[in-house]
Amino acid sequence: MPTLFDPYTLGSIALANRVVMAPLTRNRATAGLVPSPFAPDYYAQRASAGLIIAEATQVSQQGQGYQDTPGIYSEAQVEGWRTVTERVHEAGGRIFLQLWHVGRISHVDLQPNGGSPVAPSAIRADAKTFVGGSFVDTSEPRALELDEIPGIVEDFRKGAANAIRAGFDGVEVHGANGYLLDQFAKDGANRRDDAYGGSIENRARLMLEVTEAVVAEVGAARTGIRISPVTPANGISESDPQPLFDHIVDALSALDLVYLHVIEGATGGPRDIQAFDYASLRRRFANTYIANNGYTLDLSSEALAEGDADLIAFGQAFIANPDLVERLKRGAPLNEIDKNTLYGGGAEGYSDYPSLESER
Ligand code: 8OZ
Repeated sequence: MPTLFDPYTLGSIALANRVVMAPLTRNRATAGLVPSPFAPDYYAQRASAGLIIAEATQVSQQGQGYQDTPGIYSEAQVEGWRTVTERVHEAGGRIFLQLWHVGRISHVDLQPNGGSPVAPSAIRADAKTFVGGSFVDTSEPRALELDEIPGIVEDFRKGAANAIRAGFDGVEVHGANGYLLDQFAKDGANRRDDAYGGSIENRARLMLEVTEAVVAEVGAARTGIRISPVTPANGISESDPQPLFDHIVDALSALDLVYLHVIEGATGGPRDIQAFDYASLRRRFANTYIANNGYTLDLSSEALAEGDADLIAFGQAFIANPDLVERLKRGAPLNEIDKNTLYGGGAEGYSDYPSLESER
């Protein structure tokens, strides 16, 4: 029976173990929304994870929803990310980039020319964002015009191409947590009456078109996706998630994506917030299943042993524990997170958490 510490082959990429570092938003990008000068240290310190999925990274200015999150649409951003991927690879790690468009979870202060954030429909999210150093309500969005949608797909395609140029081993489409692709998929945010609204097939269309474009650009062996069927994150809701996500996952499997990364339950919250048959997704998806949300060592071992998942993604624990893999292996105590340094700032609370070795 496989354990967390056994190697794994993801498509054609050899992973040292089955521990994945989940994408974590840290709001430390510098001028031009280039990764922070401390980002190479931070990621390289965590390179003992089997796979790192780097933080959500917007594919366009329109796709940004919080201050100081990095992008992957300018040359300076590509160069900045290259310093990260080089350091991670030198340390023996593997790293994907998460490609992000926030849709309505944004604020006019971040949008091109102070415009409205874009969404499937003009329905404001009951959610906050972080802008100008404080938490504020998200702005009233406008519905995307049908003829703007190819541009969104193109931004993801370019983001994927840029990520590979920056040295990433692959990319993860952010289809989760109430951001643009999840907004289109779910009926709480999508009231469109065109080819992108109404039926399950129509609501799933943008997520699938984006994923297909990314696959066409970088190959299915380097493309994963993250979904969150029942999360209430960012004010998102769906009246009937099971058939919607069964359909989405059937289509993703047909694209031969290398992995399906599923947030089970409420993002960063209870796993059992709503009944949902994750095993149905597992069965429908032919390739690697990454399970996420609230996994302890025991729960992980059980999921791997039962064959419910191939890899387990840990989020919060990686913030304060750069050597999480070693700590889990030894049953060593975990460092606590300092909540005051989660978002924004410099090296403090970011690249200065101790490993077992540096503590000695
Ligand atoms: C925390 C703060 C801001 C954004 C997500 C990208 O939930 C995020 C995010 C998390 O997917």
